[in-house]
Amino acid sequence: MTEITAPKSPVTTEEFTDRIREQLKYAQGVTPEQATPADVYVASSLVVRHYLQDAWFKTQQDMVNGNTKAVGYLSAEFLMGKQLRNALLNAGMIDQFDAAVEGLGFKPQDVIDAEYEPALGNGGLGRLAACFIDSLASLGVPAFGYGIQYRYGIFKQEFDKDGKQVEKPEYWLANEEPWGHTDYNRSQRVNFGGKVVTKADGSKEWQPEWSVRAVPVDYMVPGYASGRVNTLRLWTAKSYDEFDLATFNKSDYLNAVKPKVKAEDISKILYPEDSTPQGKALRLEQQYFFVSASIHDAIRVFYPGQDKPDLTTFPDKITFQLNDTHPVIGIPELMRVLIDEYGYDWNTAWDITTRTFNYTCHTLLPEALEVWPAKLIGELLPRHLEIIKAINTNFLAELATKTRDKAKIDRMRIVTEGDNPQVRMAYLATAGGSHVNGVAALHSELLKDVTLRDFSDIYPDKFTNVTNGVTPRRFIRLANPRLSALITEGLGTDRWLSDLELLKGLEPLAKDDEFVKKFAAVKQANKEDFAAYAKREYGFELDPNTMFNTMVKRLHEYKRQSLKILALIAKYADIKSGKVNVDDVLPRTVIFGAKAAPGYYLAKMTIQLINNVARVVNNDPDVKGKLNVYFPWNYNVRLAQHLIPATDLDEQISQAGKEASGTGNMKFALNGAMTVGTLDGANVEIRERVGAENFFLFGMTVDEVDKLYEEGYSPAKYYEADPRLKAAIDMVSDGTFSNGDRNTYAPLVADWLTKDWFMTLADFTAYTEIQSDIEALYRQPLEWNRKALLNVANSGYFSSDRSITDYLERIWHTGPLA
Ligand code: CR6
Repeated sequence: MTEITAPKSPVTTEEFTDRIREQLKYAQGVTPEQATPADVYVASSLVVRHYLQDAWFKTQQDMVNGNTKAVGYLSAEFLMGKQLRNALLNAGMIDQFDAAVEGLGFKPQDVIDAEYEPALGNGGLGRLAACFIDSLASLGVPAFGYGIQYRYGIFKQEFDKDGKQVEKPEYWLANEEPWGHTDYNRSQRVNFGGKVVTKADGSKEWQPEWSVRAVPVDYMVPGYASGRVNTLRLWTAKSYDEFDLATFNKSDYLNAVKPKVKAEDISKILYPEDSTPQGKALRLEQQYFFVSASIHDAIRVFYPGQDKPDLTTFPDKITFQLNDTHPVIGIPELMRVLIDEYGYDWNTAWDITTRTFNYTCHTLLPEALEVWPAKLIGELLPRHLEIIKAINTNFLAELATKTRDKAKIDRMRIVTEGDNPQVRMAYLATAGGSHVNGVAALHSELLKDVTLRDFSDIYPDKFTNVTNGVTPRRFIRLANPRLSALITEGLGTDRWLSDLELLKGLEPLAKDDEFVKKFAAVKQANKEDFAAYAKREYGFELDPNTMFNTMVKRLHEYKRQSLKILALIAKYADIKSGKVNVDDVLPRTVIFGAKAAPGYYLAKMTIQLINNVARVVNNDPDVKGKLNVYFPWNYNVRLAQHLIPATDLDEQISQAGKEASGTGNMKFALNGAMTVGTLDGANVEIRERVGAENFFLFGMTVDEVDKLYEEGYSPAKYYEADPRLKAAIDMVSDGTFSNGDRNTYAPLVADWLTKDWFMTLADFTAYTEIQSDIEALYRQPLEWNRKALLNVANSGYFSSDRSITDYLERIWHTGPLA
């Protein structure tokens, strides 16, 4: 008997059908006969919202009236992916939806596909935020996600005829968007610019120069089987001055609407940089915009109708998690609100503030920690600059009571000295919050020992780790229904969807050949599905009888897509030169997915190289059926959901000590892919859990990397030492992948040979050597699948439910609503 704990549908198929008809008629204004899949998508979404509405109200009421502290997850990015199917799953209405839609003469998949995915994030950090709010709701913890409703999400990636990345605007709101509810009555004023004046009583008054109206757009965040629905509140910028009447009277219509355009620019576009800061004024405007609106919103929500609320209780009402440094301006903002708007003294305000905020750091690259010029902050937020300077002064005084090491105190300044002082946002966050965490065990150690070493020396108790996780609802149940059914069959329950450690119960089944064969059949069917999808969407011809070897993530030098492509070229060169007999080659389909930041020259050149390697290799009869390379453009959540379940081998090959965690690595392991990877980020913990014998480890460790840097790294040495590496790089130089032009990749080659900042060349030999282990195992399908199954069985730890439970215990000190 299989135990079913999935939520029960609140609605029958007939009711669902009637409701869709009703929405089509009254909201869309079409008959079912006239309706397109997009109409049915909008109608169905409104129906789902209808059935979630009571739970949404109740969750909000219980939150405000009860005494369970809420979580405010402040994040500049929420990479949500499509909403409809996720909401249907969490609310238990998938079957009713499928049947209703079919009854109306539509294919459920067409309706699902009609949704335009909101891509309001760059990569891992934004997707993590989306997984976290899913888990918070599923665990029944009252929470708000607070962010920005950008009008343009991450750019749409295309490739031109030369294989170069082209960025196209992604205007995701071009079509009707049924999930966001714009609540004009709950807007907040956000001020900018101007000056600070000291009043007669000595208090300060900020006299801003301009302001924008932050209007919340609310999204339901339904928990899985929890009966709870939280809120994702994304702010959009509206102008107060619809137009300037004076200008208008002079009949200069276009100039009259200029202020409106400027104000509304604030929430116009997501910055497309990933793991690198963008020192642009507009970016700081965005950060302050959403954080200021969110803080005022929380006060409004938790102290309804109160003019003089007792804000000393604020940290008991809500705890704000700062997702990276992007929302850190919230610390001086809360200080300002408490002191200037509510009249608290500095010490009380500081006590409230430090108890309210916590900070998650998501990087190890020192250059990725945001630093704002004090001058810029002063121009945009003059009062905040004063407060930041005062925080800095107090902080330095406090440090002086804790250490005599003057140099150390100096290194820890929040505001640097000199002609052009800078504000270090990570330091401000560390000083102004209760806890600082890294996102994987290794990362948190390195944060303490390297990046924030001085801080951890003096405030060791502030530092903790919370290893990232991913939601099993979207990334197993929705992405991989076949595997989900098999897991439920194997465990005799579907409870694993809310308690992922139960996957451990699959471990004994790895000894059962029949079960392993079923597992292998799931993977094979997923590969066939993906081949069909890739054909339909991209026109690719993938052979599902080859190994599917995937590398999907942002394009970054530290992630080392170069290592993968060089190894592939080396293989190609081996076959071309006859060093390897083509009949002995294990057939492989290599699939890349990656966006590069538009201004990131070497990353974009790497994309061009991969596309051209694909062009040459896929058209070369000498390697036909053996080596294929595909690069589906515009990697996004939707593509991830199709590709991950179909992957045999996943690449996590960053230079040790550079990938803070990674979350793709977790999604692949949970979907039964094997990983080839370095000891970096969460790879370390994945390997520990799935077993060293079930993970393809290669490459230098953090210590070895450090040592090599110290000794002086010279990449050319490696080029000379490994003839296969030399052959591969020479092939890039000699025009093989650029129609004979030897200059096309010259900058990339020069970088490899003279700089190679992330030591791709030093790890090349180890990486190519591990390939024979990989191929030997793949030639024994039963053994491969046994190990892949053990990866699934032992990856339950990487549920975002577990991450959230860790945050609740170690940092937030709150829990589910009573
Ligand atoms: N780029 C890390 O690089 C981590 C995510 C989520 C990143 C990545 O290793 O898994 O955050 N960091 O914690 C930043 O964005 C700064 C990322 O997504």
